[in-house]
Amino acid sequence: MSVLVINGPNLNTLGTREPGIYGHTTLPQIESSLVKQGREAGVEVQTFQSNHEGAIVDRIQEAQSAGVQYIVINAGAFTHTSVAIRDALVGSAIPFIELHISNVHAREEFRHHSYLSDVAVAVIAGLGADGYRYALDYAISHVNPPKSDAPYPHVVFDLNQRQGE
Ligand code: CA2
Repeated sequence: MSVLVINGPNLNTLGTREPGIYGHTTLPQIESSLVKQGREAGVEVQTFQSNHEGAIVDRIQEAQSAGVQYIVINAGAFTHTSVAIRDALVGSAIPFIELHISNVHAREEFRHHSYLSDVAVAVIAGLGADGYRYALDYAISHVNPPKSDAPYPHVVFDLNQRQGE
């Protein structure tokens, strides 16, 4: 079971500038705590950051072929501009949560529109770096273990053990 966390342009500089808006936590700190959160729940968390729109589109397409089950995405400024990222997310059919560290609706008008919100499962904005933890918590509780052909896999496991006795 895997969840992909994508961060868009400039988010690699988190924690170094504008702490009043984006806080002091760095992206590597956020990513490593998400990986740990996933590990504790038995879910693989993959992380990806890029300043390039096409690279984000490529990563979403790759995620679909690799069977990623949920995406958490902070597309940064591409949120407000990118039909390409929207199309990639819709095309992948992977459910996703749109995330923003700041409350975009309390900021400049141009940040109020998102190309992602109406196709997202949910939008989290304004909770700072904690938003990632909440988004991942939700994603983890909505990823499904792979289906098995066996109707009662645990029983089959027990029987196999007995055969080996
Ligand atoms: O609040 C968010 O998470 C945003 O997605 C962040 C984007 C912004 O364009 C969106 O409107 C809202 C910008 C990320 C810029 O990252 C910085 C990190 C450190 C210092 C300055 C900018």
